Amino acid sequence: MSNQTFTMIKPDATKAGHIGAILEKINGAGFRIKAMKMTKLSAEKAGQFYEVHKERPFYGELCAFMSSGHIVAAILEKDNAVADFRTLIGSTNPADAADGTIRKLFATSLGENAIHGSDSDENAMIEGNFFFSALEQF
Ligand code: DAT
Ligand code: MG
Repeated sequence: MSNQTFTMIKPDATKAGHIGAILEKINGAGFRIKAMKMTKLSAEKAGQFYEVHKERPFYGELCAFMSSGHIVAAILEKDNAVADFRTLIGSTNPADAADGTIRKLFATSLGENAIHGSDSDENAMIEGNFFFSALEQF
């Protein structure tokens, strides 16, 4: 069972002023913040982060969107972190997301869906270390 996941509040949600409300949901669900920063990805950095999707038709659009504004990146800690966080954020397409999930509440479309959550323990570590050095993780 994992105890760490990685998240980003995406540019659509930071622009719309939802950072505080989303962090409240994350805290309310019992996640501890191990690292956090507001930053902005270059198109190149976004491309590196989403490298696994390189061959997908939406890759260009995804990288343009993710570098279009500021994001809030964070490492979160909790028992069963990866799975519980995916439950908290809801389905990739907000139209399919369950009531009360972050994507249902704050996402506008499949492409601009408010928040990222790691899909495995391995990726949680890779993604957290992509943004934060060991000295920035508490
Ligand atoms: P998730 O973010 O739920 O893990 P994913 O890893 O399959 O979803 O895709 C990464 C992001 O890419 C997703 O949050 C939004 C975007 N995306 C996925 N499928 C898409 C599609 N069919 N059209 C446009 N954007 C898409
Ligand atoms: Mg994913």
